[in-house]
Amino acid sequence: MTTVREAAFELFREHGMTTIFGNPGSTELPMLAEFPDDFRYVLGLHEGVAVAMADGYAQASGRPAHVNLHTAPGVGNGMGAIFNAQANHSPLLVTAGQQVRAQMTMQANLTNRDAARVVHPFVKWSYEPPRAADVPQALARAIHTAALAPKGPAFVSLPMDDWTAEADDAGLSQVRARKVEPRTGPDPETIASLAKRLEDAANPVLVAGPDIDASGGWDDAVALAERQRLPVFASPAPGGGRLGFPEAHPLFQGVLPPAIGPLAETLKGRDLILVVGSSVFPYYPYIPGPLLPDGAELVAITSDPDEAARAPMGDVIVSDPALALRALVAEVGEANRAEPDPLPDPSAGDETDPLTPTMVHNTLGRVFPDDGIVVLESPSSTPALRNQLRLSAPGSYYFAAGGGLGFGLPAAIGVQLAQPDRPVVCVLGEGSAQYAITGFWTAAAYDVPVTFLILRNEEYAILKWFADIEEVTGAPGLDLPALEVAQVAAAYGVSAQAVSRRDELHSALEAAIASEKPELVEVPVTPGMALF
Ligand SMILES: Cc1ncc(C[n+]2csc(CCOP(=O)(O)OP(=O)(O)O)c2C)c(N)n1
Repeated sequence: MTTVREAAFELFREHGMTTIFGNPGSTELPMLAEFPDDFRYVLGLHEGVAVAMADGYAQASGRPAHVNLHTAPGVGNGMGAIFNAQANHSPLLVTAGQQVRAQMTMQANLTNRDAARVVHPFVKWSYEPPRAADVPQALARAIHTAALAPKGPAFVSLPMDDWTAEADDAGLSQVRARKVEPRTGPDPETIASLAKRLEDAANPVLVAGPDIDASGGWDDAVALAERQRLPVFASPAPGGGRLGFPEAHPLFQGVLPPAIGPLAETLKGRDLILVVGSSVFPYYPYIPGPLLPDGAELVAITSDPDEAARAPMGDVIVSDPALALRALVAEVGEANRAEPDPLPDPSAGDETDPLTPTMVHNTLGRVFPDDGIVVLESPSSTPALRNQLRLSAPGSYYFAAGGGLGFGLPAAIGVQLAQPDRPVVCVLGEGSAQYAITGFWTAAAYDVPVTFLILRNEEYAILKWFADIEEVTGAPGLDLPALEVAQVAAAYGVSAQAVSRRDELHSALEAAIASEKPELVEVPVTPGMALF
């Protein structure tokens, strides 16, 4: 007889899902029993940490990742991170233990009484199998669902007595043999007519979104922009969980502002706006204005039918972004347009005491390796980091597209585990670090060599900036005096130091990036928003 546990672990093996992130409880122990040697369990001390580690791992490996949570309260703790994973289009299998079936109807302690409904809005599919024998099939369905466009989390609730039950052998062979190819290409006629629109446009522009990188379309995006001499903007930063285009490329024109009026203003004079791999658009805050500049048409390419349906303007082609870009590159001719002026070189101004966030990122840029990866959660210095680093390699940037804090620190650990040969630098505001602070323990315990750079401005700077925009005065709770992140990280086992001068920061970062252990560098910075 094959048990449900044997069948499930065989299924995970088939999908290359031999790393399981989680935080266990009594309801998960039967799943973890006799844990196979070829699997690795990565413990997060809070479920938000476990989910965000899995999110980073899934995105940076390009494959579904598994996170296992403790029945209702564990899922509850993980919800903010599941929300982010959905916005990130991150293919996650989220599982949670459940009471023994015989005690669920009486709602014995720890019963997740409506397990499938709790996570429902944040996942693509949520399910509790009707019989123990169905567990492997349900897991297989969840894995396929997570990996199909738009990628995202899928949830399965697993009663704890199911693991030793007998699996349904007939169903099993079917589960193992099935491959689902998730990519869907565009209609060739639609691409031909888009190619013609591009060629005929007087002043077209490309807006590059995060799913270009996720779908492997990086080189084709560059080829399209170069063939058609398209100026390229990055989609607005709040939804830009990844980069879609090399930001040091001469055609790159910067990141679009995230609000309706300013975005249309930035694109003034364009007659065709081609958006690839992004929603249209991840706006925030609300600054009204025309959706498009006068005379402009918009065409978007996304693999997400929901993004297509909810776009407030423009035409949409639903397709894998990389396949659509490849088809477009094959179709369009060389354009004769004048190239736009490149962005001016970043400058950081003079050294101040404390340093500006701009100077901190400029210093990071000087020591940053070509194959480095940034995981960013430093809200008030996001634009400055993008401008100073101008990251230009695929898979070099991760950011919570959902905007929920608590992603950066653990996601960096997941990214580093998935990309052990690339140096990962996790840039955090000292406020943001608190939402997943126990992640430092996992970094230390599993020796994950992330460099953590903490910007300490003693406030929620971005919320003060928002208060100005929203014309809010007198709001409490926006100051963070005396948060000692370096000391806390050290207590969790991460080697940590605080520096303040630019030369100290330079050498501390250089050493931390070269180190094969997790390291933290904390630096005080001037308060306020850093736009460049
Ligand atoms: C889970 C969650 N809670 C609250 C917020 C609201 N929020 C957005 S930015 C921010 C401040 C973050 O502080 P810090 O990391 O110090 O960055 P700074 O704004 O100073 O750059 C807060 C509280 C959020 N985005 N997510």
